[in-house]
Amino acid sequence: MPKTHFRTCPLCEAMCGLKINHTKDEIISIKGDAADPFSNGHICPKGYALQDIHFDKDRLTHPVMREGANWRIISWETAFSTVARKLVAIQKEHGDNSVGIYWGNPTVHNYGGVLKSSALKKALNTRNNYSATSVDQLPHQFVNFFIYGHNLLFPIPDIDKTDYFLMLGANPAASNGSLMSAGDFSRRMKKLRQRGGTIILIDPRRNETARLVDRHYFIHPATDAFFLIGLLKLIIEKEKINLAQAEKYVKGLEFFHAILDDFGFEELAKITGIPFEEMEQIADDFASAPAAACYGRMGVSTQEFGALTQWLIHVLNIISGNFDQPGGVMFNQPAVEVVRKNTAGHYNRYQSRVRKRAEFCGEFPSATMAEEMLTEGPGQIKAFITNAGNPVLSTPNGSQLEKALTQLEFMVAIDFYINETTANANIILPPHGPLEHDHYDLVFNLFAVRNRAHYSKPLFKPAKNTRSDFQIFSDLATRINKLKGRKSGIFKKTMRVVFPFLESPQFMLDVALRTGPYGAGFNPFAGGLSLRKLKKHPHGIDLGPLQPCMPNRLFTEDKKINLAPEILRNDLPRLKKRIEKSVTKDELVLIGRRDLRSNNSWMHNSLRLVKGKNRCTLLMHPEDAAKRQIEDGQIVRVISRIGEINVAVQISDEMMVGVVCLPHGWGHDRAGIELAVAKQHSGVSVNNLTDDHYLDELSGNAAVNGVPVKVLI
Ligand SMILES: Nc1nc2c(c(=O)[nH]1)N[C@H]1C(S)=C(S)[C@@H](COP(=O)(O)OP(=O)(O)OC[C@H]3O[C@@H](n4cnc5c(=O)[nH]c(N)nc54)[C@H](O)[C@@H]3O)O[C@H]1N2
Ligand SMILES: Nc1nc2c(c(=O)[nH]1)N[C@H]1C(S)=C(S)[C@@H](COP(=O)(O)OP(=O)(O)OC[C@H]3O[C@@H](n4cnc5c(=O)[nH]c(N)nc54)[C@H](O)[C@@H]3O)O[C@H]1N2
Ligand code: SF4
Ligand SMILES: [Mo]
Repeated sequence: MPKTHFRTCPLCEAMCGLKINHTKDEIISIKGDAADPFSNGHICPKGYALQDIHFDKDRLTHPVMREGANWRIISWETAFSTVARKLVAIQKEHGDNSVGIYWGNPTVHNYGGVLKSSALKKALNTRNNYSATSVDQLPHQFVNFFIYGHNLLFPIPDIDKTDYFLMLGANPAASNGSLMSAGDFSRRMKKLRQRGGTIILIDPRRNETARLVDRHYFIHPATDAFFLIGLLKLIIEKEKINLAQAEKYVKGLEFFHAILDDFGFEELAKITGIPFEEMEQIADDFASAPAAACYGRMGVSTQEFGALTQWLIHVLNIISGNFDQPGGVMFNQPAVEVVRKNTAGHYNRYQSRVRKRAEFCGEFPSATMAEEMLTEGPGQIKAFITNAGNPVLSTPNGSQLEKALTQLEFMVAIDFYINETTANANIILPPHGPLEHDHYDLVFNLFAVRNRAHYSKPLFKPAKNTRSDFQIFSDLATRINKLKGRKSGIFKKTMRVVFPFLESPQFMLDVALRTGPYGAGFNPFAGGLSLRKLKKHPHGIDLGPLQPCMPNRLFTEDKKINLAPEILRNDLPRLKKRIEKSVTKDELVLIGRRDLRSNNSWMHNSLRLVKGKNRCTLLMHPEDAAKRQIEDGQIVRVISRIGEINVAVQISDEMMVGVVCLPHGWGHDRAGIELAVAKQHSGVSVNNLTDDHYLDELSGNAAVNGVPVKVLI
């Protein structure tokens, strides 16, 4: 008998509600859930493809151990005991830091994993923690930490109420929005314009989102900080500063008056490629709109001036009176409070061994991972763990990392695919598939443009020989602690035996909801939020629009926003120097892109997503192609300081002259991977070109956008 199941799609930040018709072990249809108050029935092609992961013949459903080029099925007992024993033996011989961990993007889409990852971190006690953060949103967290006192206080554009939306380096029409979770972004943009609002997009590519906006401007890659300085200069010089409520809790504004003379308008227009008159128009409109919001994403984070650019975006929103105001940017209030004192973050408590890069929130930049494995000496990484990641394809200079992984003494991967990274592991531990576990967005609710909560039950029973991410972390942590001689107290042990549910993600989630801002504790009559209540609302619960919360939510000691922290101010001379940098005549600048039918590196084994036209092409402006006598579809050599790849050119006037564009997550032609469909649609990896020494020097984020390359035939 067919049944209907409702759940949140876990693949991207949009958190769409899905309506799945199914039998006991088959899927009849997947549709957007029209009754979901957040996503209103929206779904994208990846949402349908969730079933392809579940039924994928290449998905691992039992632990495996590598023997040469072959994989042997092993029991969980052998897997867990071997992994724990190996890791502890290596740590005993070479010190705790000789084990490194990389946490990939889906880690944060899996609440069980999120809840237990700290237990594994604690058990290992290594400083060599890395994650997708430092090829992604690190500059946002870095700036949040220094100006609001908490790395997770992300101001979210209130797009449902704004009148003027200024977007830099984002492509939500393809990505469905990031650090701005909004089911059905396009519909929200249409509504914005219908109510008379304006949308502006600044991007070196006239991307898919350009169709939804009023005006798109090309900008030279990695020059957004100059554009924003132009806007600030105009607003300040025209005396249009309006701090509104923020006047009471903002300090450091004087600094911006002092630097304005360092940058001339002519210079700013030249370096960005945006004419002064256009800059002026945008500044005037932004300052005079009843409510405006400026938002910048991947294109302005994963570049040379990621932190500076994000900082200037905050300053623009604040000095134009659009901070903590409806229609401006606001902090959201998730049902599980993750913005707590003990999660505020820290900086530079210690440095990486080889490049002496500062830690941020306990992590080093992923761009330094390979050198820590390859450089001999005390503290060298000898064993490595990857969880839900594919850094060979997703971090800069992926080929170097691949080489480094093959030289390790031991590697374990927690993943259900044998991909370009996990193929190098000695043991792979497969977690439950996305339809086999329950789901709650502990992290992404924090970025939602409306407050919301949605719990999804598992749809199918887990494959017999898999374990949840929660169980895997928990088991590994327990065994590692035991081998290190750390015993849990008798009380804890007894509790675990008598009340095993206390050690479950569901119990932890329930407690967090009940003690959270919408909870009413454990009083069954008070009607607050609890797991039980969420289970009764299979379409999710709308918890209302974003609300002003300043200055209470600040984590700075003086409860003030520090608009000009020293660490950010000190990075301005580096920006100033950029003005002198010239591009050689035959050089082009490489940027990235995302495709609606692709999800980082790991959905290319779904035939329904990869079939049709080749999506891994190098976009190039007709003028640049003509100059090099390149024809559409021609295979060219793209060369960077790091490496060289061959790829087909797609000539397109959606590119800015001098800029070429290649998506990431491709390159499934490496030996050893077991992804039958992806191999047939392999593409090439852009991260064989990106440079592990080209960073946002301040935050340590990888600069995968703005990479100088040559294109030859
Ligand atoms: N379909 C799909 N959706 C996804 C993903 C996916 O892989 N596929 N990945 C998810 C993840 S992990 C993330 S982090 C989000 C990212 O979400 P977005 O940031 O919205 O996505 P991108 O496509 O990376 O958009 C970056 C834009 O920046 C532009 N850009 C590049 N360099 C510069 C620059 O120097 N200045 C300016 N102004 N613009 C620049 C690019 O042309 C591009 O249009 O998407 C999420 N959603
Ligand atoms: N050049 C360039 N490089 C980039 C980017 C770019 O724009 N340009 N974007 C960057 C960004 S924003 C990101 S987020 C990263 C992503 O990079 P990564 O996070 O390193 O890689 P993913 O492709 O997301 O790989 C996810 C892996 O997790 C596994 N997985 C999926 N679900 C689960 C689960 O529930 N549990 C476990 N244990 N495993 C699971 C999948 O099988 C897959 O192997 O790439 C970055 N790299
Ligand atoms: S936009 Fe697509 S991938 Fe993202 S949550 Fe919605 S259905 Fe899933
Ligand atoms: Mo990301």
